[in-house]
Amino acid sequence: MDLGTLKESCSQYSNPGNVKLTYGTAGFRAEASLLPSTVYRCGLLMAMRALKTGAVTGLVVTASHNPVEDNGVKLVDPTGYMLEQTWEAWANKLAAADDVDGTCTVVQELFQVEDIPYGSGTVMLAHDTRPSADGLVKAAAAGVAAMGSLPIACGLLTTPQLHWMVRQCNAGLKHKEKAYFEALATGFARLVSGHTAPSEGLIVDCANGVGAGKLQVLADRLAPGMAAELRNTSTEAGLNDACGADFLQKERRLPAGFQHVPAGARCASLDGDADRLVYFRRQGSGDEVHLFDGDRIAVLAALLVMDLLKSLPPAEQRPPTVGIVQTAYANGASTEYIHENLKCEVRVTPTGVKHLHTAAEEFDVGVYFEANGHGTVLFSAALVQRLHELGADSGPAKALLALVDMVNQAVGDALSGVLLVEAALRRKNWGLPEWAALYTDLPSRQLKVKVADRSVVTTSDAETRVVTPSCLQHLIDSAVNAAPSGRAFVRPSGTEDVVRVYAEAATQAAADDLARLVARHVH
Ligand code: NG1
Ligand code: ZN
Repeated sequence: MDLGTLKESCSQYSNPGNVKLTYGTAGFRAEASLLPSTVYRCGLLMAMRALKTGAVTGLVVTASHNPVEDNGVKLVDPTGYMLEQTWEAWANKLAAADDVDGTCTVVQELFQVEDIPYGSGTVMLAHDTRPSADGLVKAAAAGVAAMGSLPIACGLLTTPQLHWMVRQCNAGLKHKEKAYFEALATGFARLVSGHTAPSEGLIVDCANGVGAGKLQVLADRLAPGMAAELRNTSTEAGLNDACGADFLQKERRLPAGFQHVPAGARCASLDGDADRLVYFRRQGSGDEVHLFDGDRIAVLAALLVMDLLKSLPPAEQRPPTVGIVQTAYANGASTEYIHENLKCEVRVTPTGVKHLHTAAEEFDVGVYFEANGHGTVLFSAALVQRLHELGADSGPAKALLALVDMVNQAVGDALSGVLLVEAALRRKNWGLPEWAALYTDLPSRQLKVKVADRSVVTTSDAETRVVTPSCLQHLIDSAVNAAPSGRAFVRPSGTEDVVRVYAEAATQAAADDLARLVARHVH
């Protein structure tokens, strides 16, 4: 690193000063015009992370399901996972530096404290379809280059694609986009071989985001084995506008462009950067939908994996462990179904896949999904090795190995998720009715409350209890006790300037009332 070059480059990306951005649930997010200096500094940071680890890192410019005027940055560690959590503090320190000298001081401190070797690293950069992407990718590349490292522009990709590429690249495996499609498509073909395709195709709401073009490539590769009709595929307008997985999950009504879809048809929805997936079907004659959320996808994935594991020859040592990781937002009915019927372990972590992912790694098969549809299935190295040993002689081992290839092992991926759901349903010869019949969701309601300072709300016990303000938990407890089968919690959002309220109860009216009452206590 050359300090003179860094100073010169830094001066092009000065901090707007009056805004203080912090690394939230999944990186930095804000109105796009506020972001250049933060994204530039994330370029510096990921170059240093590459030097520290001696491996390639990544950076995606995206604001996921948020409105088109927003943008953000998601940071990819060499494993393909999200940035190592101990480095989030460095990200915050860099983002908060006032000026050129302040930024250079943090950089020097980071080199010293983390004992980073000087040299040149590589950072892979990608972006979604937002109009602000170009300028922000340039800022990130300038940050990487200012450290004497190499930015590689990978162009328009879904967030999970870049995570996958970084992971593969550092494992010395094929990592181009072509290899990604190849892995997903061949995994799917192996998994469903010999199983009849459903007579009706899948209809997918692509949120007018980057997932549209990418899913089309995958569907073309799989045709005629998987029929998919894509809607909301514009890359010019309408990103996440009345459509997409977040809209479906929060609003529980038909997305734009689905008004004439036949009742009961199998539909799915991605979010703006294609790392979330929910399924749904139209219910009745209005715009009401029946949602198949992340919890239900997790249950289906666990059923598929457990069926296959049961058919393996008995393990010589201990049988493989299977666990499902959820957050407090998981519908109580799903948790009960997992305990009572799947009889596998359930862990609850704070919101944000970085927490779920870490917990899922403790099992041979760790299934993690947030209720909003962000999640994946992780397989331990020991299990994968055993599957390879069994491979040639065992149909179930071959199917599990196909799953390992098809399911993104780096991060939740809506494209690989579509294939996972489609394959699981097909292997069971199920449609949506059979999947829906596993359990009935408890009615729930999510609200957000604008407050002057969301950081005054702090929580414990995986965000299920309020610590401060001190009287708030008592008020929530009283409200919950008065509601039939009530459960409620509040937490500050890590991506928006709001406090989120979640409530569940025996009836929709009771869940709505409980959420409203708790929201009033937050105000
Ligand atoms: P916040 O804003 O911290 O609640 C939201 C989602 C997270 C996660 C992140 C990242 C909910 C309740 N929260 O976080 O699960 O997906 O966005 O995109 O859905
Ligand atoms: Zn997303």
